[in-house]
Amino acid sequence: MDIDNGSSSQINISINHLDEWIAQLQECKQLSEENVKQICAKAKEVLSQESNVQPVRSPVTVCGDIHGQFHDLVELFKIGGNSPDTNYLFMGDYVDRGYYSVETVSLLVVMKLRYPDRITILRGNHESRQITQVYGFYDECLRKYGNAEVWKHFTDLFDYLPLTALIENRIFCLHGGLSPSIDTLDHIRALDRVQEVPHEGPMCDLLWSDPDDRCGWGISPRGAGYTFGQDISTSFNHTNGLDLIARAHQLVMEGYNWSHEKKAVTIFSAPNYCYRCGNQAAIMEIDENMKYTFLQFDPAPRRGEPHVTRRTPDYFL
Ligand SMILES: [Mn+2]
Repeated sequence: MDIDNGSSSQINISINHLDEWIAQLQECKQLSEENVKQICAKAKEVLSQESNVQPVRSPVTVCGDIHGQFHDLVELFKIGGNSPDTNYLFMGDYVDRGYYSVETVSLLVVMKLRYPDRITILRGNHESRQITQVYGFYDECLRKYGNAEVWKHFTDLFDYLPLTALIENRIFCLHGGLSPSIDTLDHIRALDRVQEVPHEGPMCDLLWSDPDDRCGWGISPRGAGYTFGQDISTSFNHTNGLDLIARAHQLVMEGYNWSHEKKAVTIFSAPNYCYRCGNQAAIMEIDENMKYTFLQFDPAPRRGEPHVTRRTPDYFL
């Protein structure tokens, strides 16, 4: 372990260590408490340099909720390709619900450190101290480490995750959706994001809102964020020169779901969510010409080869 806390106050973790830890995590073996502390400290340093609207280049593969379904994340990489051959953008909700939040979030954070320009990890509404104490991550950390330190390291890190990303200035990606207090991407860039997810306001809305068939803004049944109609998406995309809003946050049975006349798309990457919903998962591959393809997949098979169950025709944005 080469940690240099000298004059630069920069933390150095060798590539060899990162590769070792990736290999360990790929076998679903958790890191030590000390190693979690180190990766979280380093990841804070890396993520604090990123924007609230983090620019991303194509080609990139966009992924939705994972929710601690570690084996399905491994399946996702088999189907989408390994890092660094495939660039990835994850739109939050790594933890809670599934049984392997610790291994899932550890792997994604170590991959971010190993390939910082090839992996983008955004914040979901579950990357929060309050939510993780209710939906499983806190309890899992206690069970796997015997104390709450690892939970504290990760939830302190979550405050640094970018809120949104922007692919080639054309596809706006975020966990939840739009906010009545935000008209432009510059509004988002100006937010102070390094804090627990607030109960209301623009930062809360970005992580909690959902598209809706009704026009305008609506009260969200979730008790946080808003629902927003096609008129809102159309106007936001027009104002900001965007083609599409890509978001996660909602279970959709086919793994992806268009809304708002293709101004918005929901991507959900946890197959058979909570091990009982029977849904497919999907990821969205965007190539260097901004041509996109959805890859749908089922839960990780116990043995044998992974399979893509359906591959849609390609379209141009
Ligand atoms: Mn969510």
